Amino acid sequence: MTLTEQKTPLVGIVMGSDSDLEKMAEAAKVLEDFEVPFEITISSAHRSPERTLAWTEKIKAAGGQVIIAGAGRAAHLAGVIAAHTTLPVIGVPVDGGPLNGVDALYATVQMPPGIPVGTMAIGSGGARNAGIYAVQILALQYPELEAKLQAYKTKMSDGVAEKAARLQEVGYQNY
Ligand code: RP5
Repeated sequence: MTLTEQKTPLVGIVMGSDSDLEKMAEAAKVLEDFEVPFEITISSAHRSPERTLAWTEKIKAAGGQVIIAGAGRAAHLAGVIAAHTTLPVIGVPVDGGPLNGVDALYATVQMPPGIPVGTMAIGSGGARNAGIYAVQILALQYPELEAKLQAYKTKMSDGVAEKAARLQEVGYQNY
């Protein structure tokens, strides 16, 4: 099946609270740009543990292949989901709260041996990378994503060259 024929979510994005949405929307934006079907929801490892388990099972049953989980503070969401599924789980430590996401980083990255969570950087940059990483995993199965990933890298590289050229425009010499 090609990606365009795919009518069910390949990626599930979940976050612990609506206060995480501003950051986690970066992951959703990447998936939209790459035209990867995804589902996004809110569920908490602590406040709604049953809902979290039910959603984890539902995403896999619907054909989901990657889960992105973002949470802040004592962020156990990605780890709890990883405990309940064999799907790859990408964790995003969300900043917010008094420790600015360092608490969430440690909680997400320090998983016990046997239950991995692929942990991204703190905050919106990590959420964006989570989206790209999910696309890279899916590109192993959907070759059309490979070309889009190459185009994405080329665009980024061109952007760096443009920034460097602008240094000359404001008077810096390049010998
Ligand atoms: C975490 O606690 C959530 O992921 C969120 O980052 C944080 C605070 O949640 P709210 O009090 O804003 O709902 O579980």
